[in-house]
Amino acid sequence: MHKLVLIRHGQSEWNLENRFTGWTDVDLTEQGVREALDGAKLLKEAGLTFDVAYTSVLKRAVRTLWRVLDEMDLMWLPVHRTWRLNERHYGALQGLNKAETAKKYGDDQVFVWRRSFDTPPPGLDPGDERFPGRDRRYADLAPDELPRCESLKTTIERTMPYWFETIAPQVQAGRRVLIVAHGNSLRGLVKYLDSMSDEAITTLNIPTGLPLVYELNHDLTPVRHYYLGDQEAAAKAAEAVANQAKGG
Ligand code: DG2
Repeated sequence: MHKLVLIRHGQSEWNLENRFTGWTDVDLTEQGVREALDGAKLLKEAGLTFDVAYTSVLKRAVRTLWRVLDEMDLMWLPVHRTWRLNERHYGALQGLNKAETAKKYGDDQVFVWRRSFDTPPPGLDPGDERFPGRDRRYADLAPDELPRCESLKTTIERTMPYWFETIAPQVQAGRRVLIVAHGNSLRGLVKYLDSMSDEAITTLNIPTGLPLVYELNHDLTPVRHYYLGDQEAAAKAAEAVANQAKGG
């Protein structure tokens, strides 16, 4: 049996301010750093360790991984960064406050933008300075890989090739893999691993900083999955994520 660990980065500055983040490269808050350290302690207590780690090219995920590896005395571990594990691109919503956006457009519309499977948020205008084509870290992407916005469906379409070609073979070869990524890039992977329907995934929310352990058969079908630590706290934290975009 294989074990795979997924962690959504610790609280970011824009998680704290309740703003749509997407590909905006904001850092962790002090609480986010603490969450990463607490996550690492839970991993150690569970007797888990790793052979290789994967993350995005966004600093909230990279720094969470650094803190976890430091706390676990694994700073030497091979680490691979890829834009394919980036958060879903939130298009023209990036920077807006989630609750204020819900007040303006209604809870239902914002739920569709946040959680529907295939409806994307409004896209960036072509000349928008937030367009990833203006950021040199994405210089190697083909023009049709540079998003103006992404739905969960299109996020999955760029994340899963990396899973199949790079990460899954490592897990199958017996390597203990840690992935530190984002709420929606991880929701896409979880949807695939658990064969969740397009409908079922709309209610799944992943809290920050909590290690999510998947036990997988040799063919990588899941046996079970669970958050480390206090299960009630994990459920409450997931519920809080769901409620971030209520207009009130
Ligand atoms: C959040 C997820 O991404 O937001 O882009 O705002 O995981 O990088 O903090 P993360 C964002 P929701 O889809 O939960 O609103």
